[in-house]
Amino acid sequence: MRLQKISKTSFFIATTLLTLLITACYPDHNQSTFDPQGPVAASQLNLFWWIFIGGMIVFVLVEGALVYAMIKFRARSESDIPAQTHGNTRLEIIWTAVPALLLLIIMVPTINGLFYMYEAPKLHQANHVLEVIGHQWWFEFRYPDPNDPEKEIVTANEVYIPVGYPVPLNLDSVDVIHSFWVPKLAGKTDMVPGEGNYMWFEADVPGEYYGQCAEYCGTSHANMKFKVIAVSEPDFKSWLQVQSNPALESSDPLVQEGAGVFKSAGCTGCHATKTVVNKGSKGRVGPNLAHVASRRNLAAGMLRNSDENGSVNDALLQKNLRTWLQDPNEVKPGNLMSSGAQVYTDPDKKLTEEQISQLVHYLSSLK
Ligand code: HEC
Ligand SMILES: [Cu+2]
Repeated sequence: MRLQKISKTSFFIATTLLTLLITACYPDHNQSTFDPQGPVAASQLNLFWWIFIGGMIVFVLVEGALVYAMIKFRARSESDIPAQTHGNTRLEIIWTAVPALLLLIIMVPTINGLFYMYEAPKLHQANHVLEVIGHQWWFEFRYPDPNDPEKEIVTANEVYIPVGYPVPLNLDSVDVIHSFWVPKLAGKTDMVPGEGNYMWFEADVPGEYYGQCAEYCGTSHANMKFKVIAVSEPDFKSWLQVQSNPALESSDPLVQEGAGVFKSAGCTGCHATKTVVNKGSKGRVGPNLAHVASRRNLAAGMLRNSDENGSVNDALLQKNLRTWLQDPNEVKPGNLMSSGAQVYTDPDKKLTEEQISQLVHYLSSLK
């Protein structure tokens, strides 16, 4: 009676957990690997299915044999001693050889997939190598400057790619190991400081793809997100052109005052507002803010500035900038702005409400 009760409860718990587990993989999710939108992710999902289905077949056969043996060779009464077997060379050879053979078979598509990840079939067509640099807890992106091969264009937390083109990526990090992951475009690749790593991806359809750091890197690891936006090639080119220019200067006095506060409050120590830098030069401590007002998110994916259709909503952006400047730590625990900027560490230098308003005006003019 009691035993029955326990097994009912555990059955209930097990099925609930299983349901949760299965729905977690639902393709509709923004970060589902079951909804590949590019050839790299598709090839990796394909490999997953082969291994998963193969594994299921092995599982059913082994469990079937186990259940069969348990029933067939059970003790039938108190006094019955079932047949005792000690070793069976033929069986042991079989169950060593078969898994070895299966592993050998799986090795073929796996190694193929690995080479595919490194060697894009059309890679020579790609004219933009994207540099990605991990920072605690945000992503820096750099494209070669189309106007000057010695220069690079810097942006952060949001990057555009041309749809239908392979995009080669060089990965690096300035602090600890991060991992670059856009689930719908390609599997994770580690970003190891000073080591340099390489991958590529391609988006088949235009859209907004969610990315996330996939290697634990400290307090705000879970808050280290980014977006890849795939657009047509002409749109990509015009985006890059906009990125290469500084934001338009505004004559609005509040904006001008904000620009003044931006300098006097020490923001320029960590944030650049020009995007063109020498190739390979060291980046700043904080994200480039030249076009921060054109980004769909603030603080590496923590606050959403855009409407459903992806266009930035000015009211939302201003509210988010204010929230961020009032207390970045509230938005993103452990972030290096709260611990490094004097306006947060030194109570005497704390930003006044007026200064925050001026900064918000200035930053939201950086389109
Ligand atoms: C000690 C260096 C440092 C200083 C000084 C600093 N910041 Fe930051 N800031 C950062 C870092 C690091 C981040 C990224 C935080 C994260 O996402 O983890 C950041 C993020 C931001 C963001 C969000 C950027 C984005 O791409 O979403 C804004 C806006 C910003 N800072 C504005 C300012 C302003 C205005 C000041 C001056 C009052 C300032 N910062 C001073 C380091 C600094
Ligand atoms: Cu991380």
